[in-house]
Amino acid sequence: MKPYDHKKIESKWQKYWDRKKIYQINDKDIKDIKQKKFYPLIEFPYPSGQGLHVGHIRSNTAMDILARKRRMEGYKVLYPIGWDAFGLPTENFAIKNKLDPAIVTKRNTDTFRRQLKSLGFSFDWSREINTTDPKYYKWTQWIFLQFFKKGLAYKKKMTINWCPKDLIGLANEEVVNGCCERCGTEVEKREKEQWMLAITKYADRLDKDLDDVDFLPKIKTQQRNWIGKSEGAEIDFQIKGTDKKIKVYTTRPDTIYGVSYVVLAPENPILTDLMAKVENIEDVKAYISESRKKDEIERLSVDKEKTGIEIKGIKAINPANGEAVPVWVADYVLGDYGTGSVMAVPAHDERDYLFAKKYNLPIKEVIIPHIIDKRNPPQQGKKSVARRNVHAIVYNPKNGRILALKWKKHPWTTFPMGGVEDNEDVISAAKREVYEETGYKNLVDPVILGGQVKAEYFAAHKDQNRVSYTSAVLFVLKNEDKDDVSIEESDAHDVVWMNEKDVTEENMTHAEMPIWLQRFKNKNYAYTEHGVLINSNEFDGKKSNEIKEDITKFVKGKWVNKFKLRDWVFSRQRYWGEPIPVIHCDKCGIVPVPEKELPIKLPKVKNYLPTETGESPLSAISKWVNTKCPQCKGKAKRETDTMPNWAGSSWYYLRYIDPKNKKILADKNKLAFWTPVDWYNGGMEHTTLHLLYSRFWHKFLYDIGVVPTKEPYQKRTSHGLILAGGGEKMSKSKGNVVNPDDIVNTVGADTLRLYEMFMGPFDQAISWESYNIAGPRRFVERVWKLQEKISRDKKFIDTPTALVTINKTINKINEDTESMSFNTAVSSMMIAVNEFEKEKNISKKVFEDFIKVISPFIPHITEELWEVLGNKGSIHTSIWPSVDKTKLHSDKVTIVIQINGKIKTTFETDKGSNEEYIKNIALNHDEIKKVIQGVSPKRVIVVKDKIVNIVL
Ligand code: ANZ
Ligand code: ZN
Repeated sequence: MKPYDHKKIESKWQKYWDRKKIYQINDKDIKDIKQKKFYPLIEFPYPSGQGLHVGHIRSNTAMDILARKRRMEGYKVLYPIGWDAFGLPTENFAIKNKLDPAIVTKRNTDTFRRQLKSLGFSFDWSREINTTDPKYYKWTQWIFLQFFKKGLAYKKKMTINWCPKDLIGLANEEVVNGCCERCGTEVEKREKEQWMLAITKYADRLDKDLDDVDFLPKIKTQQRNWIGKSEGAEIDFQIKGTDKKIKVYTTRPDTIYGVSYVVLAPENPILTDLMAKVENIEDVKAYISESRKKDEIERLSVDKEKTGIEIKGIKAINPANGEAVPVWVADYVLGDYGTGSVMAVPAHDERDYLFAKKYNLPIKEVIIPHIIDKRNPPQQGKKSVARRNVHAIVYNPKNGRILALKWKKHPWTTFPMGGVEDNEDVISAAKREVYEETGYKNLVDPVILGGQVKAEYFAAHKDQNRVSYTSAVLFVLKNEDKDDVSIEESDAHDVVWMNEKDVTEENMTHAEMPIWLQRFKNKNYAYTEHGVLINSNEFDGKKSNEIKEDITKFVKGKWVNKFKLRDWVFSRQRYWGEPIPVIHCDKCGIVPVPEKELPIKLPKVKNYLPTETGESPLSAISKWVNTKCPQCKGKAKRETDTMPNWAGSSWYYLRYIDPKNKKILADKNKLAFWTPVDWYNGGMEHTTLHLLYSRFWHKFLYDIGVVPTKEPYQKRTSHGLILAGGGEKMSKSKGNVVNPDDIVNTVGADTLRLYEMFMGPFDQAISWESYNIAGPRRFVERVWKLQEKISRDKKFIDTPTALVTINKTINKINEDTESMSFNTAVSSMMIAVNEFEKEKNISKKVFEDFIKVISPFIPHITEELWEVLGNKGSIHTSIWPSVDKTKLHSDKVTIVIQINGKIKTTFETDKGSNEEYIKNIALNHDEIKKVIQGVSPKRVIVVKDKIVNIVL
């Protein structure tokens, strides 16, 4: 056995694979469209100046394992690689070092390519693509033109997020906590004409079609939340004395009888129409311009104090009851969501509640919770009586206790309570009950604990069923002065003071207790859940969640869907991106570049600096900018905005299928064979950006007949990040970046790959710990050594243990790679090596099966061993071993050891163990050795699965 030399072995086989092109897919080989295929995909890297990150290796190895396994299972496998190479870091580096970004990109991709090759990934390098290659971005531009022709790419004046450091406009998704996602600088607002892509036109399909794909649940949830589908009603509120209407969007039309005012967003265009009637124009205008300065998060936050102004001189008519309500402008309503106006229901919406409290607007309750008391349920056949009730919760600040009644004839503990008389408000009713039942008379600071609660229970003391509508009022006891109570009251209950912690659902008899406690704890008094309607005319008593569509019909509203998703800001005022292929002509307007003139290449420039004015550096190159209008042939100018770096990555997986096609972005038949991508692994951070964008592009390409499937990716999974030791993010500035080149050099690519798969659960973030690499390295060496165990005897039969081990290992690796539990797959390999090391010999077949199933993880050493065993061709094109299901478990038998026919001892072993193996164990058994003391036996007789008799 030669010593294990990772350097020699790894470079030898990398060269061999390249030369033999074993991972290359030949289109000519695909004759049958129904042939089994597998298209695994990793997110193609951005070739940054820092080189390959150990994080890339984690996800690349995972998909490499799947790709290799599928090849051996007989699939045609396309595992491609390329470069997502437009983008700011390269541009900024180029500016700083006065270099052409194309040259910087070339340099970086050369490094990445070398590094990826050194890890032995089974990419089909013949299909390498680069988004900055004009032959590639020709098709990115072509897709843009199709969007433009269908009206889905349009220009719009936008308030954009502007990073004053990077001098670039940012999409909402690129702003994190008000700062630029890339450089952390605080983002400003700027008005700018921008190219937009109408992703909102696809919102419904992007949401719905998630049902048909196999994405991790957390990925679907994040996309769904981001798309933000909402179902509700559009309802018109007529403006009194005019024929104008305010259209509101509400998810809760069931609360319409509780509307106390209507709110317009400051951006709502109807304001201009109304101005003539407004009495306080100046104040309203001042408010509007002030609110423009705030951002969305600030405006929508429940915690931020709400502001607004009433529009004096106009009223809106509630279509449900004809009531005229005031109209306000407030910036907690957004201009670009729903209809930009809201019917405000303070009793049932948190923000409306805070607003109404602040500005003293009425709060009218129309939905209340409905409880059937489980402890005292209504009884059949008893009379049912409806009552308006109040519970008084009296707090004594002197000792922190709460006033309660212990009932004498019933096992009840309650607050002072009773009915609310007509003409009585709940606070006076509560005070009166406390006085009558306990004699305490000095109660202050009343707070009504939210709205009423409807409860049904059996009132044993009156022998009747009750339907009660109860409010609770909190009081503070000012002092303990009290009067005597009546005989009836003192006969009925004892007055007690309870510790606050004992005032629980269990101890108190009221069915309403859970609701009181929850409201008390949260201090929010708007009831935002569903329940039954009150104060709603003919809808009283109906369940709120069942009546929404009926009420909508009743007020002639329309049931609609709304989405949180916004159109995608698709232009950047920078150099290093795809030029947007349109021409501006004074006469003809925006004219698309004729398709045959594509690509519109980036011109070479002396100065890549972005401009302070926010114009692209391209605008300074007059030779490039000035052109002819394709329509009227008059003087015209090129668009100088470029595309964002999400453009090239929105369709790259299609180009891999046919990377050199000059006529079309990819051939139809090839697309029919390869799409959709079968398994796409990537980062969670791309869920709402790249993953959603590319689904949108794909659906559009489907609609115009370019691709044959509705979805680009059948399956999507995600990996956890690799952090630096101690759990910090790896970054150049912290100096904690691990360089994969060093590790490949010292311990080899196989060890590095194995370490990354073994370091922890694949979907979880994990810290890099260099000292942990020793374990995987030792494992690789032990696999190497295992070749010495192979029996030379052609007739050698493996022990049952060895057979169980190999079958169990194949089975476990099958299961664990499919579920991406790579770390436990590696554990099972380690267990197998342990077991094999205990064997005296193993067969060539068992060893081969073993190196086959570990070859996707450690492809170089297994390839070398394959050759050592005398095989022709590559292990990676051999056939994946199948599992013998009958050998997954070993039955145990107890074998008796006799000496000269006398029982000496027993041992356990696998049923069916072969004779040699049994003899061996028996003769080496401690107790037997003691007896025979080195004398070699005359004969050893084995009765299979039963006895070993040693004849001395
Ligand atoms: C009345 C109402 C009563 C509402 C109630 C809620 C509770 P989602 O689920 O997010 O779609 N709304 C509508 N348009 C808005 C806008 N442009 N800016 C801010 N808020 C807006 O929420 C829809 C609800 O948010 C709508 O239902 C509306 O308030 C508010 F008890 O209408 B609701
Ligand atoms: Zn023209």
